[in-house]
Order: sequence, then C-alpha cells, then structure tokens
Amino acid sequence: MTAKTAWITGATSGFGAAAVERFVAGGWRVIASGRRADRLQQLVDRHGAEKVHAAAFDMRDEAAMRAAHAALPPEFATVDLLVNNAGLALGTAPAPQADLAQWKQMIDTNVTALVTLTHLLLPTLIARRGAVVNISSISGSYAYRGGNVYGGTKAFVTQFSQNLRVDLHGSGVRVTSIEPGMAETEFTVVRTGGDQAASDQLYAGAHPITATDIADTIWWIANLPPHLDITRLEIMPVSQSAAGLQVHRD
Ligand code: NDP
Ligand code: 8X3
Repeated sequence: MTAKTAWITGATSGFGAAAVERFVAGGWRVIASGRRADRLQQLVDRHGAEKVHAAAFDMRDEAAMRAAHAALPPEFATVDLLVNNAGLALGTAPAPQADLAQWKQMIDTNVTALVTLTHLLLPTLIARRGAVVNISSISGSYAYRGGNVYGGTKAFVTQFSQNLRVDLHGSGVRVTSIEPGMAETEFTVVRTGGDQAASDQLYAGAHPITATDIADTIWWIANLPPHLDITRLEIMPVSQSAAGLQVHRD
C-alpha cells in the first residue's frame, strides 16, 4: 500500500515534533514545517529524506508558504492529512496592559496562517478524501484572565473547524478540532518570553498533558475507519478543571 502523507505544522517542538515521530513510526511520509530549520533538518537526518520533507518558513509569510508548497517533491505533493498545529500564546497580561503587537502576532499565526494553509491544501485534501486536524485549545471555550486574544484565536479555530466540516459535507474529508488543556511543551516558555522557571513552576506537580499524549490522539483520529469523524475533542489533565465566574462589588 502507498504511504500516506501528513503535513504537520509546528513540527520543531511540542505536539508537532511528537506527531512527526508518531506518524513516521506508523509508516507515513511527513512534511514537517516550522521556522527553526536546524530542528527540521535533524528530523530529516534522523528519519531520511524519503520519510520527512523539511519545509522551513514563517507561517505568517504567505509567499514563503506558497513557495514551500510549490517546492514539495512529487512524492510528498499529495497530502492526505493536514495537522494545523503551529501556534502560540504571547503574554498573560489583561487586555488594558497587553501588547498590541503580540495580539496581532497571535492572530496572524493562529488564525490567518492556519486558514491560508488550509485553503492552499483543500484541493489535494478533497482529491485524497483526506483529513484536517486543527489544534485549538480549551482557552477557546473557557475564558481566563489574560487569555484575551489567545482564547479568541482558539475559539476561531474551533468554529472554523465546524464550519469547514459543513462546507466539505459529502466530500469524504474529515475535520477535527482538538482542544487540549494544560500541556507541558515549549508553550509557556514562549508565552513568557523565555522564562523557563515560570514554565517549570506552572507544570510542577500538575501532571500535565504530554506532547506524546496529543501525538497519539492525532494518530488515533487519523487512522479511524473512514466513516467516522471526531468533530471536537476536549482533553484536560485529570488535575485541571474549569471553575469560574467572578463578581466585582463596589
Ligand atoms: P510549542 O511552543 O512547543 O510549539 C509551537 C510550534 O509552533 C513550534 O514548532 C513553532 O515552530 C511553531 N510556530 C509558532 N509560530 C510559528 C510561525 N510564525 N511560523 C511557523 N511555525 C510557528 O507549543 P505546543 O506544542 O504546546 O503548541 C502547539 C499548538 O498547541 C499551538 O497551536 C498551541 O496554541 C496549542 N495548544 C497548546 C497547549 C499547551 O498547553 N501547550 C494547550 C492547547 C493548545 P518555530 O518556533 O520553529 O517556528
Ligand atoms: C493552552 C491551554 O489553558 O494555557 O492553549 O490556555 S491554556
């Protein structure tokens, strides 16, 4: 049987890097994208150029994205699965103190780039009766202080997934929104501008979700019988639950 091909964005770290390992181990070809070309090259060196194709570009640069797509080697050019995973949170400040440039970077990455790559790959995904797995977040469903635009971008990802699925009705293409809670990756180091101690403190004793947990979940979804679609999947560590309305009194 011909190997299937997955395009996994954000493959240089966290969920994306773990997903590359899972899919390559399962016999798929993987297009691995991200900005850090050295990490992508390590994936190619480890698995071989016939298994992993490195596509190093900034997701916010549409021309670079299109060039990477146009430059796919023929054996990677028909994509069966798009894992829209690249994304980030920047900052934890409440809205009045938040940095507008960070808000725009989150929108450009988590929303604009995600829909651009999806649009670009829809023809091959439809031709292959493929699948789209979007990595959203519980922050799209549960508001928390400082979640502001990050949560907004993830609410978009969740709703876009549902609407995309409706538009693809009858095509055989499956669309899933995975909505993880607290997971230990480079996410908090990025969010805090490089504060490894803050990241360690956040996850200490919480037994958070691991990158491998999410990679295994994507793998499970991608390999379900073709008549099944996991439409939305919220995942939290046992240690996390939502508890929240606040009241301000004079
Ligand atoms: P990581 O920081 O470990 O990984 C993020 C990935 O996104 C990196 O590979 C990074 O690659 C890539 N990325 C970020 N910006 C860009 C860009 N402009 N162009 C290309 N690639 C980019 O975090 P996670 O693995 O945790 O995050 C993966 C996804 O999961 C994100 O969408 C995140 O919002 C979501 N998520 C995370 C949760 C968590 O608690 N960790 C929970 C719920 C959802 P590079 O820097 O090399 O470009
Ligand atoms: C990441 C999960 O709860 O830190 O999307 O926003 S959370």
